[in-house]
Amino acid sequence: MMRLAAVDLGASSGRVMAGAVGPGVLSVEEVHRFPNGGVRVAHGGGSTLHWDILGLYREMLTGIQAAQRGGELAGLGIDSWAVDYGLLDASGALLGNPVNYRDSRTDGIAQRVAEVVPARELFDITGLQQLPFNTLYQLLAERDLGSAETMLLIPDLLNYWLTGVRGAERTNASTTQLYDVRSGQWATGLASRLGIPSRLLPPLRDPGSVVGTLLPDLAAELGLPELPVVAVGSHDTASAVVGVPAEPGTNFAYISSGTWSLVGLELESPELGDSALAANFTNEGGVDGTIRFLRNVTGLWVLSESLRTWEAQGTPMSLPEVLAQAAGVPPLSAVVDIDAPVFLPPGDMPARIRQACVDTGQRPPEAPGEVVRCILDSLALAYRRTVRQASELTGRPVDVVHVVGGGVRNELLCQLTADACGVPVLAGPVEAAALGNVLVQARALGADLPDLAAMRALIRATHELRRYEPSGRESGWAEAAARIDSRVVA
Ligand code: LFR
Repeated sequence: MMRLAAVDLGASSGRVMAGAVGPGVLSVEEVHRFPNGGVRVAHGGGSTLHWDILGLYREMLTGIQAAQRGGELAGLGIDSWAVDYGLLDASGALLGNPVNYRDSRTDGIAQRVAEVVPARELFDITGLQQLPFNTLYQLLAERDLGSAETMLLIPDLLNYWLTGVRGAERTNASTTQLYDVRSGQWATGLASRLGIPSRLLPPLRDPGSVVGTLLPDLAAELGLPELPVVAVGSHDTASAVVGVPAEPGTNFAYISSGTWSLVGLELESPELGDSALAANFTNEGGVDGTIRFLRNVTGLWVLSESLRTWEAQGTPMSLPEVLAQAAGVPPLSAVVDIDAPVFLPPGDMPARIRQACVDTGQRPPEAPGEVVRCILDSLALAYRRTVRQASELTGRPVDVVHVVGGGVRNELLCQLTADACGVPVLAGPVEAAALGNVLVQARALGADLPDLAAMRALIRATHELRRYEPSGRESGWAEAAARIDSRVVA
């Protein structure tokens, strides 16, 4: 049996898990968890939302040490949210603190890019959905790229600090909008047309390759062996989709449910048609050459920001409390388009939700339980729309929706998802990203897990899933959809 450390960094928390993989064995146990989030820093009349990258690095090291104390590690791997990066100078030193993708510095940049590279062409090269924070737009929002030598995405930056080796793991590189989805290489022509120096783009590496070993000085300082560091599916969603325990041959959609809900299908090749572009679907690179054809649906972020708002206003509510209240609110009383740009930046979500309800002629939710019910109904409605669109755009039926990630714990949301999508939901595992992370590491280090099917079979054999049947009240969802979206697929 192999013991492996999986570092999984989300936008609101990070964790280090100790994983065990062997014949018929697969488990992950959390050994260290720490908060993450934006840090707003003022400068010259404005402010920027950053990440505390050094704090994350320190917590990660603490977690790796804790994992090693529980038994000899064979390796470690890091996954995190996508698109964000650090810039290094020629000596390899970090230039400035990485910026959080929810910062407003990219406002208006996508429109400027479209004047140089039309959206159709950009999609044709990169296959990516338009999100204001794609790495491409962030790089164009930088004040000065002159002294930057290399751009490293967050897991690649942490890997560099561990091993001294620079590179870009493909699943995460595919979220930059600077990666050619067909050739699997950097889109250097695109970069140069937009004035982004291609020296910034480091050598690409495949998920499942070994990055290097822990730097001897660092290992000695931490009391760790010189462990191999494996490039896993370093985009957390790539690792989470490895962890979707679908049976071979089933027509499944997945929802990777956390701060974001990533809703879509696993494909063998990108879907780059006009309809996919119009529906703003993305083709992100997955492990073993798969494509994640999905849309980002604003996820539990709106709920966690609401809890933060109530706390700041002096009326704190616990999650179990608001969920219990939400369960008692009549279904579909009010719904909003949860994907509207207004829900992207941090702030007073209950107020924004009320405003969106007023704007669409609905009675706004008042009590926290009503607000939370509106959020959950609206999320389920967005899942319904996205699953249907994914199916229509690819011509593939969807017979079951797999929900993985933290949202698995939200039973009300899982039931609403089954109701809204009109197909059964299979919920679990919660720790899909960490499982995907350790499975890819285990294979890289010699475990007999030849393909995704073998990895998923091992998850099914070792983890319990919960099944939610749709309740069959179809019409309520179609009517609610019509309230907020005239383009809805009925
Ligand atoms: C989920 C995720 C999404 C990505 C968003 C921003 O954690 O990685 O896949 O679009 O965060 O990076």
